[in-house]
Amino acid sequence: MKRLMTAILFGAAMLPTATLTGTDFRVDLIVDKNICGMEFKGGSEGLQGKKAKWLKENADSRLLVTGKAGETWEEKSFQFSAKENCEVAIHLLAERAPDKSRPWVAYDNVRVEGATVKNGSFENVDKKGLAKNWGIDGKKNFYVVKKGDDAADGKRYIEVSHDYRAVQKFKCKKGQIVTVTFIVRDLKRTEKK
Ligand SMILES: [Ca+2]
Repeated sequence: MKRLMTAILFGAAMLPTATLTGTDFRVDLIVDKNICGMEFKGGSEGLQGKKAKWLKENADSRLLVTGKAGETWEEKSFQFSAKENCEVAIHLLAERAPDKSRPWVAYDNVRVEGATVKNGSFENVDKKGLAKNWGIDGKKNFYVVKKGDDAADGKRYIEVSHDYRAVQKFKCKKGQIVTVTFIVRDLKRTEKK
């Protein structure tokens, strides 16, 4: 029995973390804490929306929406509302794995009802090869625009990770329910911690 248990434990230890837990995509919504807060209003099965607890009394100025990214493209959606008229920054990224490694996920066809997001299918690119209307988080970590027949919509999509995010700002009206819909998949590629 002891030998059997050892074999089982050893086998489990050999599996990559991603196989055990899957990869979580993550969408952050960020507003100016001095102006606004937000409320998560629910989403697709398995999605979770949380406030940024570490911001304490300003926890509702940042929503973190997470869910599992599958091996093939899957559509997900969620709703939120802003408590005041304000500008929201949407960040497309992937959650860090429990072992702190950073997996990559792909997004395509981001649509927003109740507000306006531009170039959500990432088809329009600038001279640098980045998607028009989508900025980066910080100064040097560029997400990747991929071109190919494996896009979920059109010919292009983006690849992002925890530290390589795509960011766009849009305006929200007080109390308006905003629905964010997108297509996402796990890239089965991870940076070490
Ligand atoms: Ca596309």
